[in-house]
Amino acid sequence: HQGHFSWEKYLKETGSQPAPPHCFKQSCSPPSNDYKIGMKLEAQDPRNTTSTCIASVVGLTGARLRLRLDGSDNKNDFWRLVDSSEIQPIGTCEKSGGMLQPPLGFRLNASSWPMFLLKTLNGAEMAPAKIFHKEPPSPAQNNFEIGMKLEAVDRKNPHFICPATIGEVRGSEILVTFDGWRGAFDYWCRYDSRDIFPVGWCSLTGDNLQPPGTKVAIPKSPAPAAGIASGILRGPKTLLPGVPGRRRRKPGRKKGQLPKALAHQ
Ligand code: MLY
Repeated sequence: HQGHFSWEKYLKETGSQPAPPHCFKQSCSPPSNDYKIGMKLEAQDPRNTTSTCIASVVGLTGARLRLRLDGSDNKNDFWRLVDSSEIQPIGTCEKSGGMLQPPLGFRLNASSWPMFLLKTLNGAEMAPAKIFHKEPPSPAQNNFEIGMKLEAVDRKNPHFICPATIGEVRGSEILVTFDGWRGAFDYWCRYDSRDIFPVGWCSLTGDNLQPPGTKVAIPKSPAPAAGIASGILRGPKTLLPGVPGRRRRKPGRKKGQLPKALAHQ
């Protein structure tokens, strides 16, 4: 479910614009997800990207797969779009003359890898080639602008996709800032990252879009003062420039509750 979050309302309330779909690498019509739990495929080991490993689908959400490398533990699951170039049908590696590798942190002795691989693939349900999708091309250039809204994977909690805002643009990089999280989850990535999506992506794919956080973003530049006297009256502490400190709550406003004017920042 969408947690009752409405982009339409939110864009109006925040007076903001969504990043146009042509800014993103993601295909405008999301690819279908025809995978099933338990299917096996080949995937690049995210912790050792020169290795091609066997992975099992352990979860599905929207156009994404939750993958676990066979022979690895359950603490290193990762998510891939169904049209990722980092996944392919079983047999692809061998066809191109490569060898399947044990994952980083293979839980058995390295010498038992060949037998492990044999047993893993024996009778396995392999994801059929027809359910893989070609990765879309990247846009020719970075078309993002500061302030544009988007949906983005929280890289610290990659099962979450959240409302976000472009915070900065530098060459082919963008700063993805998470609405209502005070910068704690922000990251820089390329404009053609597979972790960012146009507004409306989750509702098209059926993925869950988290609501914005409830923590107020610390403004970059201090709000224009109501008058020099206000600073003096509040005491010398408030005159210190740019120290991100805790703000005092107004009496009557509960802990964790935002002042009305900031509730949607
Ligand atoms: N347990 C974590 C979850 C935070 C998720 C933030 N994302 C959605 C931007 C926490 O509360 O810190």
